[in-house]
Amino acid sequence: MKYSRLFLFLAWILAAGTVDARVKYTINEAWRFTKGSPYQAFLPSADDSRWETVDIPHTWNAQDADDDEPGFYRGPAWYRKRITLPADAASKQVYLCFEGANQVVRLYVNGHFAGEHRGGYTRFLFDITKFAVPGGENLLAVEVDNAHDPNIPPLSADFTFFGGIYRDVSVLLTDKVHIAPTDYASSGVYLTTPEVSAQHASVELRALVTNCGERSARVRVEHLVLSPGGQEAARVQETVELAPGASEVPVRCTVGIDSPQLWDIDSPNLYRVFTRIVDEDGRVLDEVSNPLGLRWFSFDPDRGFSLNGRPRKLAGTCRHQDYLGRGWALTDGMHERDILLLKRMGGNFLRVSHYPQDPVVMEMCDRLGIVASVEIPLVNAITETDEFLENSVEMAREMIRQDFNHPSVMIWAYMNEILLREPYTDSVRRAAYYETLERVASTLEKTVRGEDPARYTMMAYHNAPDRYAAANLTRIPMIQGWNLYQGWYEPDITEFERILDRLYAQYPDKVLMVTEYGADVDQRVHSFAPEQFDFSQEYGLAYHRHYMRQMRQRPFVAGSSVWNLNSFYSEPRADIVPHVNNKGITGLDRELKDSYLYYRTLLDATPRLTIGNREWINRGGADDGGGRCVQPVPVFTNRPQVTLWVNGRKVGTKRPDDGVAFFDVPFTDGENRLVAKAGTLTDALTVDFRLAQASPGTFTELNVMLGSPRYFDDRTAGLCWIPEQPYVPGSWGYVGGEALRRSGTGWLGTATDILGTENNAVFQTQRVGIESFRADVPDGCYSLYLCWAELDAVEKREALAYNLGADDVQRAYKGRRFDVSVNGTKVLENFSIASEAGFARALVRKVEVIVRDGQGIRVDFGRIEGEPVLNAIRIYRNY
Ligand code: GCB
Ligand code: CA
Repeated sequence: MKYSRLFLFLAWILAAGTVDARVKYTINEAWRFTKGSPYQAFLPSADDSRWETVDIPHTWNAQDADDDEPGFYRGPAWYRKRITLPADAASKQVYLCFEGANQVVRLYVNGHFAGEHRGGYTRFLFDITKFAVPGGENLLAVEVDNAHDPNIPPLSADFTFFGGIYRDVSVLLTDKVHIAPTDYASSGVYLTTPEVSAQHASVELRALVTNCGERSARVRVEHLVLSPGGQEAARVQETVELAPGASEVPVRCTVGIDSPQLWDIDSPNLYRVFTRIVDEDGRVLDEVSNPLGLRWFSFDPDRGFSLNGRPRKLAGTCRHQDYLGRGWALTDGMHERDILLLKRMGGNFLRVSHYPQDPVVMEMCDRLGIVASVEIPLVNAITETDEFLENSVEMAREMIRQDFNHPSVMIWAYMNEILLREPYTDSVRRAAYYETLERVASTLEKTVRGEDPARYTMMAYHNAPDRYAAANLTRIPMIQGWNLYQGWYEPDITEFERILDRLYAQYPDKVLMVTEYGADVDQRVHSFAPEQFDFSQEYGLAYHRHYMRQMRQRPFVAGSSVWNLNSFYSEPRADIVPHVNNKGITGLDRELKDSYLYYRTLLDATPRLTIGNREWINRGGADDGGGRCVQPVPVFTNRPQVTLWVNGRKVGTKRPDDGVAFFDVPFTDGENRLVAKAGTLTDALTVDFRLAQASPGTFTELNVMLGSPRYFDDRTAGLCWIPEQPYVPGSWGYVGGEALRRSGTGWLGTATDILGTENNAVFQTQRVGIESFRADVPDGCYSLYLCWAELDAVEKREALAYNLGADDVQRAYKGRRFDVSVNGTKVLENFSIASEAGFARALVRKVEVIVRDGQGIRVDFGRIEGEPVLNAIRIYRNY
């Protein structure tokens, strides 16, 4: 038996001698590109010589969605490229394949319209055979439009809709008789596993076959299943008669596999199915390959998820397809790296949100053992038209057929926080809207279950359970996903566990997942008095620890996905890094934040020891009077105990609490070498510490943010900004005033973007009503940098949910005027920040001061109108 299988397998390989299968290659380089609608750009004769030259993946919004001007270009643009097709294309079928372009694409080949595709996140292709010139040059002209279209989801969302051909473009050449690539750009082969157990698996294979030739063809459709180790596991074939022009003819086969090697999180065993079309002479006309994972899984409302009969708590992240400076134009390798980051963190779940992503993302989930949920981008609201619904249904079909064979995919989802933006306040109109919404949701639910009865369906709701119940949306999907932000957008973090318990009680028959939770973190911001909305690493860490602790105590929480694996672009956001949603546990550049280090310690079984605050190597703080500054440093480890040393002196030994131990480290001025040891593991970190000295001694600099308990790592200059403190003689600090707090929420400072700086944190807080700032520095020559931004607007912005909509222009408050004197000399008279710089623009006045006779530095603020303010001060000793 074994022998004959091997023989058959060899026969398969040998047959490759006469393989004339498909050829597919990318054509990404050197496209001509322009925005707008040049006259007759679809014609080969059109002049594109003055257009830009770009490479795909490409977006035209990488810069304008990240600048100080509100908005970004949303409209038509054109790409053109001349390609030469091989001479034997004459006997082939020629397709042009797109992995994704945002959002409407119209393709012209040699001046002929070849097709249109709507929707920015799924794959599509066009049959260009009848326009193509084999052996010659062909002009491809692609119009891409990312204008708002009320009939194409998403309508609005908390992410930037980057326009362009941002994923690969390829040419596909096949024989006239081939496996159909045209069924929603799927592979043309659908694998299902109606029965899987440890003993046996049965696999149904359905291939769609097309004959574009002029003669009928009698062919064999053969499937060879290779085991994870590369041996033949099964083989089956079926003969089919294809009339000329027959398209997508289904051919069904079944195979059985005994003692299957199961696909699991820790052992993602992948079989491969090679599907061939062989003609009567034994010539291989076409071949495609698909992944096959043999596994069974279920979700239970009380006990959560189980895979291959074993309960597994799902924990992972959501992911957006962004990278620093590139928008969505990522290379394959950049997508792959993200999924590796998730795996290395010990994540076993990926919510591919809010839209289907690059094919390599799904391949990585298959290969690494990550359970995935994929969704279509119906976000915030719908349009009540048939066309909107039809486009949504089409997207659902594309998503499912394209990602159908990935064993990692176990959930299909189709709506995210769809009631976040209710368009109507009038109750009658709203009731009608709810009705349409329910119809859209049930149609999508039915579509998904019809397409794929073997997987679960899910919808993600925001923290308004009553609204979703009123709209009848809570009963529709099989899994309820809740996006919860208590302790971030909402004040009380402990409300999180109460909501979980209420939802469990209210929906005992529904599976519950926490599909989002997160806190914005600017990796440059630290605080030892962390608080909600301060963007500090420390608050982010505390938030994630709280959520994880609560979810782990509740078996009914089937799984969770952090919002988000990576920070991502959201153009209208202001916040601490403008145009960016900073909830990534890694940055836009994939720098690991402390929260990521925490998850990695908690979730991944690999023995680990990592000193936290890793990137904060330009660190600083106030002298405690004894030439030291004691600050907590988190050390992450899954070992039972850990010891830390600084500069060779032992700081202490601790037992970590869910993966983290905090050490009070006495930092001294200059280099501090931290060494941690846990069992055989060691980690070390060198920190350059700037001690802000109280005693004059060797004073060189002092960088203080007013109205702020935060520290800020200014990476543009390698400076460390430290929190304010009240003045006491012999030291430095403010006199009088109050820290600015936001009306309503009481949050620190403002989240308005500060123009003219990359260091928002320095300018977003201030001391209102400050009388003086004093520093008892030694005699010498100093530069004083007084830093301001006017944070008060004449017309206050409406506080919007989720902090979006910073698009209304504000006028600065001009009724604030004050005098500034330094050591008794008036340096700024009747000073108005707003008159100088307008609203929320960084303004720095550098003043030279000579300090003599031990007088130190004293800056006085003389009130004229409104309250004097100061946002930050830097005192630097020149000599
Ligand atoms: C949500 C949304 C997501 C946002 C996130 C946030 O609930 O689903 O798209 O980005 O909140 O950060 O506000
Ligand atoms: Ca802009």
